[in-house]
Amino acid sequence: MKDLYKLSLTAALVSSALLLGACGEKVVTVTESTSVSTAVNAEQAKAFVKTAADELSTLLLEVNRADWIASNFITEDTEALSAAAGQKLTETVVRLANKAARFNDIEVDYDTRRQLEKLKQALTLAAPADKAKTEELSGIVAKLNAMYGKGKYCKTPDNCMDLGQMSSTMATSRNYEEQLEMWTGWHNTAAPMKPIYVRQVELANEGAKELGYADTGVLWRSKYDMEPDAFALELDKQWGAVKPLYDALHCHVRAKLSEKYGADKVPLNKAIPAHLLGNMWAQSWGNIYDLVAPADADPGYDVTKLLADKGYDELKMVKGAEGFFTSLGFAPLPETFWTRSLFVQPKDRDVVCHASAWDLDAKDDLRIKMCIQRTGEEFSVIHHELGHNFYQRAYKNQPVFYQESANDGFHEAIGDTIALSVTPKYLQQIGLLEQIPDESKDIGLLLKLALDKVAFLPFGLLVDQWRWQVFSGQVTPEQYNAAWWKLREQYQGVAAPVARTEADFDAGAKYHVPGNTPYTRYFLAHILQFQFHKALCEKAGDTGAIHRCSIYNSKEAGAALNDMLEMGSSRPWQEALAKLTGKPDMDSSAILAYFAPLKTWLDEQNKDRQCGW
Ligand code: X8Z
Ligand code: ZN
Repeated sequence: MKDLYKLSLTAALVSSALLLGACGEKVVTVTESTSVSTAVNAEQAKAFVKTAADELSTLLLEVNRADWIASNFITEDTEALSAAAGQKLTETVVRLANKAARFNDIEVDYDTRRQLEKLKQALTLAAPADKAKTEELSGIVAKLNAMYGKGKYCKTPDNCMDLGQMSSTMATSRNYEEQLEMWTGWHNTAAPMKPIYVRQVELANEGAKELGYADTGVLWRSKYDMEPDAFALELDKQWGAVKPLYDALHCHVRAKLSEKYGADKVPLNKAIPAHLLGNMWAQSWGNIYDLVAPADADPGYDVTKLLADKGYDELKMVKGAEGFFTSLGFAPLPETFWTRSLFVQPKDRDVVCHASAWDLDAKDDLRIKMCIQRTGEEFSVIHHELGHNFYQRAYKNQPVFYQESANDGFHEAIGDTIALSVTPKYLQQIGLLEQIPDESKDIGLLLKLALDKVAFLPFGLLVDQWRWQVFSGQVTPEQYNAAWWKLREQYQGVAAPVARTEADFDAGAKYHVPGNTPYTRYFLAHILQFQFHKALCEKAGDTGAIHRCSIYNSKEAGAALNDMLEMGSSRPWQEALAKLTGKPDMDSSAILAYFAPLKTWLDEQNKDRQCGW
């Protein structure tokens, strides 16, 4: 999944490619890569790749089904079945990885070499060769997934709230104490995960070492068609370029929150308390738009209200998002998508509500699993999820090792790119909005979007900065929580609203940590989606302001997008990027240009303020 594709296998090797898609991770375990001295040739290497692909395809379907059920019906039994399937996959991948190593030193054609490499690099969590340890790791992966899905805050034993309910309160409450109660209630659910997570780190690192990686973090950084250290430097460079924009937004938002809650609660020279930003993790801030909106430049509409006024239920929201993709020339989703997906939270059982997109069979069995709320924010998330599904379908004719996005950031960026085209003009075209606000209101629109997209950037980076430190041992279990809050403060300028200790496990309160989904992908996606949007608007022949462009109905843009998507991961991501944008580099100038008018406005607002923390 990637968008949460959510599969977690426990083995060290599955390549993302095989896997699923967006946020689903297969954690495969690999063991040693022994080289066998039997003479082998290029022909055998090619044949091996084909046999391995067939074997994995069959197994993946089995694993995907087990994981789908485990996430849709959380019970001890489905957890055990998911763990068993994961273990089987792990063992298979390990065996294949070891066999693949026989071809390390012989000359083979480009595609054979690339697929062998994809096979060796596929894992998210590598497990050690020892069978008992593989089983233990598979069990942990399944358990953490279930624990997160079941998490609840209970005021009293018969008055409990789940994450969806608490998130709604966080989004709409303007009461300091009420938001704090939600924040603390949810974050405390993660504490029991800590010892289990500690053990998972040990096992996964052992597996990574057996594969030849210094630790699991190095393994994760090795998947970007460049040296792992160079990749880390590239991230720093991108962050450095967008940080001034983030800092300006932070400064304005803090000033407004201080006006609202008082300078004793939100001091003007310190990090912002993490529970006041309208989101459980303070990762996107669009829900507090009303508190920071420009008095004279408000666009005067709100997508949540428009959806309600026009009677959009969950199904209609998904149909609406599908309609955008079909307007670009993509075929409609298959009938089974509609019968097998989960759109509405079931009342009678626990499910993993975190949105995800699935590709069960790499043919046509696409699904999403999402407890949709009828809000504008969720309307965007639906576009995000469908981006995963349309990507999955576009690369389905690639060999299994290439059935993945160019890099994982691409998978996360596609649906978001489409959502950038959900402009007032588009909302009017589909009959949701009567009147397009005039250009004098653009600052309000840009501010609203920046609260989601720009505010997200440092969070998108820091989750894996934390995990990389944990995996490398730079941060030990005695320092987990302190290290988490140090990064939260350093990157985001947000602070824990109450004292936290090492008995807490606040990183574990974020889905992707117990879910073992790498997170840097979202940082990449937040840079890339603006590059994609710009390129697609050019293809669509839209020459107006970039934030007013919508590619709706443009078959030219759709064809250009499809050309990139159908490549899967068959070529280095830089080539895929160049195919769409003409240039092979990640480039933050697109996001900076998009928000340039807002930056000017923010600087004006901030001119007599002291910024920073
Ligand atoms: O997890 C997701 C998607 C599924 S891949 C809903 N996202 C990240 C998050 O929610 O933390 C999308 C943006 C960031
Ligand atoms: Zn996603």
